[in-house]
Amino acid sequence: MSDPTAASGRGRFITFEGGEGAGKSTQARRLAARLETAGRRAIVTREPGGSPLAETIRGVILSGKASALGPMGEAILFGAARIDHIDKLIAPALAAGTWVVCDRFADSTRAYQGAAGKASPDLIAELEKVVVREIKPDLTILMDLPPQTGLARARKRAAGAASDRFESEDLAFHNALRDAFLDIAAREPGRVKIVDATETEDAIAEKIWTILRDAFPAELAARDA
Ligand code: Z5A
Repeated sequence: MSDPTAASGRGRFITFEGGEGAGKSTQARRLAARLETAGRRAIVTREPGGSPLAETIRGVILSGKASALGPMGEAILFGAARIDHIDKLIAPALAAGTWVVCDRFADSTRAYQGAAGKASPDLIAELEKVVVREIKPDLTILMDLPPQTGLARARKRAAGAASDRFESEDLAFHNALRDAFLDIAAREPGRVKIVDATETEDAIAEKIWTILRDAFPAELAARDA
């Protein structure tokens, strides 16, 4: 039997963005499973990480050891991890016709290190060009919710474990992050779709599937799952 995904050429690149505990990982997994059911080959990956070298860099960043570098230094580390992730996993998968669902990508650098962290937005934009090159998301799902709700979910799941580098930032930082993501969505409404992340997991999954079908009618309309 022929492989319809391979026959239609390059896979699609879908990213999930938003604050802590918004449900990105949960929905990224659900979306990839639904794409598979609909006949599309799909993988889930994450940032920072997604390749062995990028996972090593993830450990350094989230331990807090790199925070002394300041937001631009951390942005460069996220960028280095992203280059390896793109080169080793994302670009080859897309070229092979696989759909890539990525839990965070370059919008997180714009929001965390740029807007909320106060690194120069112009420098962050220049870094993004160098790092991302032609591998831009076809669609980004922004999982939006009040930071208090997301942080409470993340803490409940951590069950007393220590906060990581960014979870330990104050509420003002997390509010600035939310505004930064909403600002990205307002500037790029064609690419970034906002989803209310306070709803139930099932309701959110349905909304995301509707967004996917609207965004990729030729690829998904006849392949509902
Ligand atoms: N970072 C950066 O600064 N710059 C960059 O360029 C990049 C990243 C790429 C990565 O940490 C950190 O790196 C991140 C940004 C920074 N900041 N922090 N911390 P991470 O990967 O460990 O954490 P995260 O990306 O923030 O993910 P998260 O905290 O795991 O949240 P999530 O993926 O959005 O949520 P989840 O794991 O799917 O769900 C969280 C909990 O809520 C879990 O118990 C679920 O069962 C529950 N959940 C999920 N959906 C719902 C609904 N709908 N209702 C109720 N409960 C729910």
